[in-house]
Amino acid sequence: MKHKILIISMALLMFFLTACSSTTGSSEASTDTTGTTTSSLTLSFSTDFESDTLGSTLPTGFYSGSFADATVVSSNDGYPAHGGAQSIQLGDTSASSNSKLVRILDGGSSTSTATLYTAGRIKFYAYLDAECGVQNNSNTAEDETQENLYLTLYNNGTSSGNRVIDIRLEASTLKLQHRTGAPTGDLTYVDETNAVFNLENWNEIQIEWDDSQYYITFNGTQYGPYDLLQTGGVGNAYFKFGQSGLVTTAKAYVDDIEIYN
Ligand SMILES: [Ca+2]
Ligand SMILES: [Ca+2]
Repeated sequence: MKHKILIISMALLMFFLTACSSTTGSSEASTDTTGTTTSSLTLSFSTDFESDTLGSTLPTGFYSGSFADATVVSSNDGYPAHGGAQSIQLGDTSASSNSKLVRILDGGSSTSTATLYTAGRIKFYAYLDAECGVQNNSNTAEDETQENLYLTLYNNGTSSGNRVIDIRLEASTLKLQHRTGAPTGDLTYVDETNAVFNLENWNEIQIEWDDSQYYITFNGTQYGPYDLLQTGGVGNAYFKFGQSGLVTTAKAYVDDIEIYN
C-alpha cells in the first residue's frame, strides 16, 4: 500500500514539474483590450540575464547599436537583481547619446525591417536607484529631471516618428507615465495617478497591445485602454535611460524580460 502511494505521489510530482518547466514557446490566454480573454499569445523571447557574461554591454538577443551604456551586473557586486544574481544596468555617461537596450521583436538584425506585430505583450521588471531622486548633484551637465527609465515600442525604425507606445518611470514624481498625442509631438506624458513607485524597488510592468489600443499593468493594477500613437504594429522594443545631451551618475536596472506575440 505504502509503495503504491509513493508511486502515485512521484507521478503527480513529475507531472507538476513538467507542467512548470516549459516556458519558451508556450501559449497562454491573453486579455485583449476589451478586457475579455479571446486570443492567445506565444512567448517568443525571454531572458533573466543569468547566462550573459558579467560586464557585457550586449546581452544575448539584443540589437547592437551605436551606443549602449547597458551592462550586465551582479548582485554579488552589490547591484540589484530581480531574479537570480544578474540584471542589466542602464546608465548615461555620454553627452551625445543615452543608454539603450534594444530588442528587435522578431530576433532579426535590422530595426528598420523588423516584422510588425499587431498584437503582443512585453513584461519586465524595472528599478531606479536612489541617485535618480537626488536633485542637487554637483555634476553641472546633469539634469536631475531626466533620470527616467523609458520603454518605447517602435514600428520599423527607432526615430521619434516610429513611436507606437511610449511609457516612462518618472523619477521626480515617482509615477508611471504614458505618452499621448502624435508620435512626433511634444513630450506629453500623462500620469497613471495611482501608479506610484518607490526608488530602490523592483516594479513589475506589462504592456499589452492590439491593432489600435494598449493596456499597462503596473505592479498588478491595470491602466487603460489607451490609443496607440500610431497603428500598424510593433517591431522594436527600446529601453532607454537618461537624456542625449546630458550625463548622470544615476542608474536604472532591468531584469526578467518576456515578449509575447
Ligand atoms: Ca536576473
Ligand atoms: Ca546622455
